[in-house]
Order: sequence, then structure tokens, then C-alpha cells
Amino acid sequence: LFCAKSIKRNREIMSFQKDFLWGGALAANQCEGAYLEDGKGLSIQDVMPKGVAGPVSEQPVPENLKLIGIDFYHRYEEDIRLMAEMGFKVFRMSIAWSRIFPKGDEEQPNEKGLEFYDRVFDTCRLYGIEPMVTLSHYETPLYLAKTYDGWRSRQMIPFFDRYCRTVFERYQDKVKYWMTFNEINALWHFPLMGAGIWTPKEQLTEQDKYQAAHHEFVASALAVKRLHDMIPDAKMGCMVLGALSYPMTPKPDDMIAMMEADRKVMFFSDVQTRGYYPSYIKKYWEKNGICIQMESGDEELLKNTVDYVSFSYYMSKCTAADCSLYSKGAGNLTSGVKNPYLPESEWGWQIDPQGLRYTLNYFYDRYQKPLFIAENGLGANDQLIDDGQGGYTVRDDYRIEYLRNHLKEVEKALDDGVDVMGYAAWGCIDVVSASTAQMKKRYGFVYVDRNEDGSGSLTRYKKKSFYWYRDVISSNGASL
Ligand code: BGP
Repeated sequence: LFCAKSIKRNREIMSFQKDFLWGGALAANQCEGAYLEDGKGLSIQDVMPKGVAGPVSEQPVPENLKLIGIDFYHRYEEDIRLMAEMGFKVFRMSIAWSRIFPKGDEEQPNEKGLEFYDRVFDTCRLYGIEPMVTLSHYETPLYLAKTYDGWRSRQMIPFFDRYCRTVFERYQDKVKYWMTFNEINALWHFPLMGAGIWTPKEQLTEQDKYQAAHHEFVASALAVKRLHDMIPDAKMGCMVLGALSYPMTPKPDDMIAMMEADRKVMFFSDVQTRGYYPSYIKKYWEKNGICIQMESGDEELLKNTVDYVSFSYYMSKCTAADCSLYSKGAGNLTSGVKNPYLPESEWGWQIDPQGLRYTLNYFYDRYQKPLFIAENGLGANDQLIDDGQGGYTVRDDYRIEYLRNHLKEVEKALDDGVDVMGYAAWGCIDVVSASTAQMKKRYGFVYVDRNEDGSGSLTRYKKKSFYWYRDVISSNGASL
């Protein structure tokens, strides 16, 4: 009887807790637009008209949809109101570093840039939404990329530190949740977008990339320390692109390949969460002649670990010892071989809700720190249609199904005993895609009238999923 009672009590604890942070996420470079307004400097995104796939341009070109984005810079009030209407508890967003320090290495910040985020955070507070702020989401100031080669240079650390201290000081009463680098492991696959490294990726060695990662780790640990010193009740998270692998077959060779593939992801969160370099990476460096330059004090600084762990989750992938035997899958900046058991999105990303439960358990087993799902969602080519009542909408049942299936797995992970703080649906209002720079790859609950050629009124329309998510939040997940 005693056992049954205590099990029952535990089961009550393990559903979506009352303060579960339901919400959505956007990133400055994909939504704000106003790329030169109020003193903003250029960021790397302003010269990446084709996303990660295409070449960079000399100057910003009109084809680059991110220059206007969805004009969040001027429409943030309406957008945050729409989030409030859905009942958001949290809005994950990012600050464009180049609005605060236009070149990146100035001594004094740009007041107009700071004022913009004051307005955004005040609006969030007005609607009872907790802002969760990523300090660097794929938007290194262009000047730092070109002049210093981004995070390859150790000089980035003091620049980033000044930026962090400036925003912590300014927003100490407005922002409680922070994250350092978005998908920090993206550095591996797309060094320009991930780490502002201007040198073409083909010319970079592993040594270069590990050294850049070291600079980011030190900068991230310093940011944790500053935050804890300056705002003791604030929380800092790390953020990794959480695409874990399954072995393609039960062959032990494939299993080992999987272990190695997963370490490429976990290495980044291992350092930020445990506060030291794991032995597997030190061995790898030794065997491959990689020698990381560290300054005295670096290792001590790394001990400033994050308070919570966050990750994006869109898909799982498969790995094999010999990948050439199988067909390759498409994916979120990184991919493996195709899993024959999974369907895929219009962009070829394989859909695997159970992979989210697995990922949550995997991270929690490893770290025992609260987890936050920083991104999850389905990119689809939505069609705006007449809603029969004089307005327009999108019948995005496919998105509802995707999100429902993933959230059900979050619920199961909670029931497994995982501590999940919250969930942010990616691109809660349609934004420009990060990887392809397309507008037609939409994730939102809200449709934005902007076309691939840049035309459109930018008017917002509620999709069917808007109402569905509103009900999910108001029932705290019970209506799933
Ligand atoms: C993540 C990025 C986001 C976002 C998302 C969807 O990698 O952190 O910025 O865009 O993926 O990817 P995409 O826009 O390429 O479809």
C-alpha cells in the first residue's frame, strides 16, 4: 500500500508541472529586419542571401529576405500580443549583437539598440511573458567576422564579455533566462554561421575548429560567471543542436560509429555543463596531433557551468561505420544516413517524435540538470486560404500532428522522470529560414504575408495551429 501511494504521488509530479514554460522561439536575424536602422551594424546574415547553401555577397543585396525579415523591429507589439493570445509563458528570442555594438569592438554601446530591446522586454512583461534571451544566434557582427575571423580569434572573448556585461546590466530587472550560443556545435558544419569564421570552411583544419570552440567555451563560462555575479537569481543555459544518432544496424561497428557521432554533439554540452574537457576528446586530440592553446585561468573559468541545458530538436539521424552503403538523409545543418522507418518533411528532414523522448532522457541521464527544448517544429510550404468568414487562414493539420506527437513524447519523458522546464516551438510566427534563407519554409502558428520574391503586405494571419496551441497551453497539456 505504501509503495502504491508513493508511486501515485510521483506520477502526479511527473506530468507538465504548473510552471511549465510553454512558448515559442524566434531569432533576431530571421525576424527583425531593419538591418541598418537606429545605428545597427551589419551582421554576417546581412551578406548571406542564400543561407548556408549559397555564397556570401559583397554587400547586402535586396534578394536577402532577412534584411526585412518579418519586420519584427516595427511589429513586435502585435507579435507579442499574438503570443500572449496563445497563452505563451516564455518567448525565446535573441539580441542582435550588432545592434548593441555595431562593429563589435567598440567601447560604448549603441543606445538606440538598447532601447529597442527595452521596448521588447517591457512588452513581454506587460503580457506576462518571460523573455529567454540568446546572446548570439547566428549573427556575429560582420566586422568581427572579417577583421578577426570570428571565434578563431581569442580577441573575441573580451568583445563578447563587454557585450554580455552591457546587456546584463541594462536588462537585469527584465530578463531572468539567458543562453550563450545558439547551436554551438553548428561551428563544426557551418563555421561562418555558427562562429562568424570568415575563412572558407574547406580551408579550416580540425585544430582551427577546436581552437575556435575553446574560445567560445571560455567566453560562455565567463558569461555564466558575470551573470551569476551581476544578477544572482538569473539562469544561464547552453544550447546545442540536438540531433542524436541511431545505429543503422545492430552491428557492433555501427554501434561504435553511433557513439562517436553522438560525442560530436555532446562534446559541446559536456564542456559547458560539466566544466571540463572530457577524457575522450583529450585522447582524440593527442592521437591526432591537435594542440589547443589555453591561457592560465581558462580551465578554472570553465568550471562556471550552465544552470540548465537546452537543445533544438527537429529530427534524429542514423549512423553506420560505412555510410556509403546507405542513402544519405537531409537534415538540420548536419545529417546522417536515412532511417527507413521514418517519414520526412517537404525538406527531407526525417520526422521522429520518439527521438525527442530519447534525447531528453539521454541529456538528463548525462547531466541531471533541468532541460529546456529551445526549438522544435515543422517547416512546411503553407497555403493561405479563405477562411469562409471574410478572412484568411492556413489549415495546417500536418503541423498540429507533428507538434502533438512531439509533445506527447515530452509528456512521456516527464513520466520517465526527466526534469523538463519548458518547450519553445520554433518560428512561432513565420520567419525567414536559417539554412535556406527561404520564406516559404514556414514553422509558425501565425502566417506572415511575405513571398519568396520579397513581395507581400507583412500582414499576420492566425493558422489553425494557433488555436490548437492556445488550447494546449490553457489546459497545460491536458488537451493534447
Ligand atoms: C535551427 C536554428 C534556427 C532555425 C531552425 C530551423 O538550426 O537555430 O535559427 O532556423 O534551425 O531551420 P531552418 O530555418 O533552416 O528550417
